[in-house]
Amino acid sequence: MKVVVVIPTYNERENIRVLLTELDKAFGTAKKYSISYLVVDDTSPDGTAQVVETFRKTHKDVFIISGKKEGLGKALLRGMTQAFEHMDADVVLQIDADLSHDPTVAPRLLSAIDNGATFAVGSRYIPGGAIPGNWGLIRKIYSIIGNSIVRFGLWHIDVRDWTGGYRAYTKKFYLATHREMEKYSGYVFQIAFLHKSIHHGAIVKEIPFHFTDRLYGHSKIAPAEYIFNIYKYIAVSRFQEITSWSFFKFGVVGTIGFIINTVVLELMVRAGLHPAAGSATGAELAIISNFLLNNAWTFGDRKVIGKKMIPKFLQFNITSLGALIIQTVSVWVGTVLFGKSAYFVSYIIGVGVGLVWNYIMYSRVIWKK
Ligand SMILES: Nc1nc2c(ncn2[C@@H]2O[C@H](COP(=O)(O)OP(=O)(O)OP(=O)(O)O)[C@@H](O)[C@H]2O)c(=O)[nH]1
Ligand SMILES: [Mg+2]
Repeated sequence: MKVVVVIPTYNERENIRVLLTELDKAFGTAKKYSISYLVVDDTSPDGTAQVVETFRKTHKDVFIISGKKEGLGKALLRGMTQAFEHMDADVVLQIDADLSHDPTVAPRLLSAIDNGATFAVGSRYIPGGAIPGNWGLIRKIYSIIGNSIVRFGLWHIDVRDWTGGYRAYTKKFYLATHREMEKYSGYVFQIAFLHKSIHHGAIVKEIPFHFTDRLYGHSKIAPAEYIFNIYKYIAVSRFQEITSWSFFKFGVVGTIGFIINTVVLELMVRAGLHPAAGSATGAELAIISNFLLNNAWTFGDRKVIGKKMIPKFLQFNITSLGALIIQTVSVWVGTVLFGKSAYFVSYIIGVGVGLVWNYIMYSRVIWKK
């Protein structure tokens, strides 16, 4: 396994030599991989490149590329391109230069890849990992909430640390995403790359580590711009998902279900049965139709067949109940707040939220990839 350690730097003169030395020490026992280092510097005015050039004289496995400053995302992409296309890397291990990422954890990221993961993530938010204890409460909350917004906003709750930059991944994800990744020049690159890699089938393994504050130099992050880009990324990718072809199919199937529900209700009422019995029968028949059609068509690429259909169908009933609860609560809250006449508007809102609920449940739980 050929590994290139990609280190983006902008004004990291005090840190880069220490980091390279520490990494070398950490990999001392992991010689089963072929490892080289690639510093991606953006012509740092503090002379980071000169420090690296001096270091290179005694360390033949250290390389450096320089470019103009276009943001962290661009630098990372340049690093990946160099590593995967010109240095024959199978795996890139990416690490910040500011010593925030404990170098002794790096071999563990590589072991994760060796053991079958395709995307190893250094994680502050799983047991064993941590954000600095000396951070004030507000900063801690900020960090945890920011990360949770991504985690829940993208609805990939199984991955805990989205915003860090300590990772190792295989070439596959670079090949699959590098063209689209060009548009993420800043820090949001980290989130987008992990997200797109998951969509391309990444097997994610999180490895805990203790994040520490940088000792030297300054943070380059611009919080307001970063937060704006995070929200934008979440909104755009969710919108794309919702307007996707499978969402259209889901809508057609739902409409058929709605017609079945209504027709059965009408027929049973006309036959002299109680409307509650008609409504319940109609709803269950609609659920059966929705299940069969979504299984065969909307999520046909992940179809369940044979005996497995029974537990799936039960699960499907339970999640459908979720939409029913959302709808009922919406109507109830609407009428309590705005009076009985508001029932129809709150019903429509409830149906809308229920639809999103169902789609998320179907695509992420029932017909999970
Ligand atoms: N080449 C390059 N590297 C960058 C750029 N911006 C940041 N970096 C590097 O990316 C890494 C992370 O940047 P930091 O400024 O430490 O950002 P952070 O770690 O998210 O923020 P802190 O928690 O304050 O340290 C560091 O190694 C930086 O030197 C850039 O525009 N170009
Ligand atoms: Mg940092």
